[in-house]
Amino acid sequence: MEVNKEPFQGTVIALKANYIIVKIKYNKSFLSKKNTTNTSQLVCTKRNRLAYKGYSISVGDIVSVEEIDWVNCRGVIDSVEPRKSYLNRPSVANFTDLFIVISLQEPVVDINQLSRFLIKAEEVSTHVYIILTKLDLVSESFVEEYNFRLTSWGYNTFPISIEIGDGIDQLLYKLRLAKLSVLCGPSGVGKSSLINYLIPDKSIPVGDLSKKLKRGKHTTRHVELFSLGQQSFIADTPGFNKPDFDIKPHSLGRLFPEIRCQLKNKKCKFRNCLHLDEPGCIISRNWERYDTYRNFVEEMINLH
Ligand SMILES: Nc1nc2c(ncn2[C@@H]2O[C@H](COP(=O)(O)OP(=O)(O)OP(=O)(O)O)[C@@H](O)[C@H]2O)c(=O)[nH]1
Ligand SMILES: [Mg+2]
Ligand SMILES: [Zn+2]
Repeated sequence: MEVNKEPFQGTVIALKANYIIVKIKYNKSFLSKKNTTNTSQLVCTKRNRLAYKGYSISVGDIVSVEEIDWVNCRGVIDSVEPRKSYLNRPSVANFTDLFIVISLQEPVVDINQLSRFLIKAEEVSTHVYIILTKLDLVSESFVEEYNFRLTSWGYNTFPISIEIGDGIDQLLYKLRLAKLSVLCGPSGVGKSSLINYLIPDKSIPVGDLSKKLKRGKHTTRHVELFSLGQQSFIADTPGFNKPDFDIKPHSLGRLFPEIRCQLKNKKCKFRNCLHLDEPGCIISRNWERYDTYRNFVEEMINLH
């Protein structure tokens, strides 16, 4: 048995009950091992001292793996790199882009729910996009209406259908530019189906909608990364229907592109303006999500 002493870097792609699946980085050191192994995926445990330090390893973490047994594809995680980004629910580290996935039909778009997902995403990333799925189930004008609405909020959207293959090329182009894209959104919108479509040799379980409620059945249970070419990962995540957040009321404004845009060249009179009814507030009330913003501020005031 050849056990490798030198460390190799890799990315955690999944967490199982007692072990951690790591994909080793494709670099010179790895290529030198190519004749010993035909996989870059290792089943790992972690050093006890990582557990003592309270390190909880997350999918997306960059780790150093030692004592690699290339024949049996095993290794031991020795250290974890500091995270460049982190989303707590679903738990993913080091993502570069967040894609909120919602379906135009089955389940129907819930605008308030979408805004909640966006707020959570805006809190941790400056690269937030919206994927609108199942466009084959609605009329062209319906797709245009939604596209127009969400663009006016300040978001780039990707309307797609895996049934008829529409919009996939543009989305794939974008995904390949990102190091780690996360798909998050409600259950049943087609996150896992999209990954199956993009990576044909994968067959991630997908679920029908519940007949009565026309909602997803929470088919995906764990976060998992999949490789899109050699440079990019895409994360499938479990859908959930009510994203919760706990944000200081004064911080909410910067999480709405509509407010950020208005504050680019002008300032409100008071630095801590909540843009509700304060004197000297320069934020217009004439945009679609102003009431959503107001409701979120009130929700956060009640929470604190
Ligand atoms: N008509 C149509 N149905 C789709 C499309 N994409 C996905 N679906 C269907 O949507 C249902 C739910 O798909 P999943 O991929 O399991 O949804 P998910 O977002 O992964 O759901 P969770 O894992 O529960 O979070 C399945 O029945 C898919 O066949 C699409 O583009 N058009
Ligand atoms: Mg799924
Ligand atoms: Zn203001």
